[in-house]
Amino acid sequence: MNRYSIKMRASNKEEGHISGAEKIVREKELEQYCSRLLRRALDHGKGKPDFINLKIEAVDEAEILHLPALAVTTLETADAEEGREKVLGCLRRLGLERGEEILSLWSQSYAMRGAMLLDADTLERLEPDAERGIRATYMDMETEDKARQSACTGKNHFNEALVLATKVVNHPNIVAELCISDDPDYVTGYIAARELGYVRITRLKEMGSSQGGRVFLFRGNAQEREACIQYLQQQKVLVHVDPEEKR
Ligand code: PML
Ligand code: MG
Repeated sequence: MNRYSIKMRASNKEEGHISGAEKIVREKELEQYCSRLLRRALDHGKGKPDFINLKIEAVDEAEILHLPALAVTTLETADAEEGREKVLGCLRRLGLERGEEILSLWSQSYAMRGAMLLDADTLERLEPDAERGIRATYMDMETEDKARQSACTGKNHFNEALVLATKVVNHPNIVAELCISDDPDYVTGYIAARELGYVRITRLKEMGSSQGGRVFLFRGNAQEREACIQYLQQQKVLVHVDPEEKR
């Protein structure tokens, strides 16, 4: 049985990019999810799009990698500074001692559409296109939880980030991922790693700031880097979330 990947992106002349989302669905769900994604593009708070692209591609079931979602823990923080301290602590637990430098390089990802790929040890930037970065794509959540399924008419930061982080850190050459949202009213960020799971940090930036971005920390040789980029951009992944699991 085939599935279909649906990708939506919307923009207008004033704002540029307004909204983007993706799904991997069964044929019988295709129309329903296309219309949900269209609604999401049309109702976005940033404004009305004058361009909407819906891209639909068949995906062979056999190509899909199925992964259990990372375990989630939450660290409550009072402000961005405490949040960054927590990130530094997690980096140290992973044996990464150059945390301060990693945090300062993180800000270079704020202007990028995709993520920065950073050598975890030398801190060399590894993206082939430094302006665009690496866009992890072709992934979705598989769950019986109806609330989570219908969430796709609007952005659910946590669900979408958990799917992305699960895909990204399951690559053997990715040591960790760091993320802060670029949405000015969304201050929760995270660090994810196979060893740590998905560690939510409730306040990782100040309210009102649109400075956000992602860093993928990589360890490996040039050949492994190519394979890793290919995985992040092309491998189809379904992330399984147990409906009983507490959020
Ligand atoms: C984004 O804006 O896409 C990043 C979302 C980060 C979500 C963090 C969380 O709520 O766990
Ligand atoms: Mg955003």
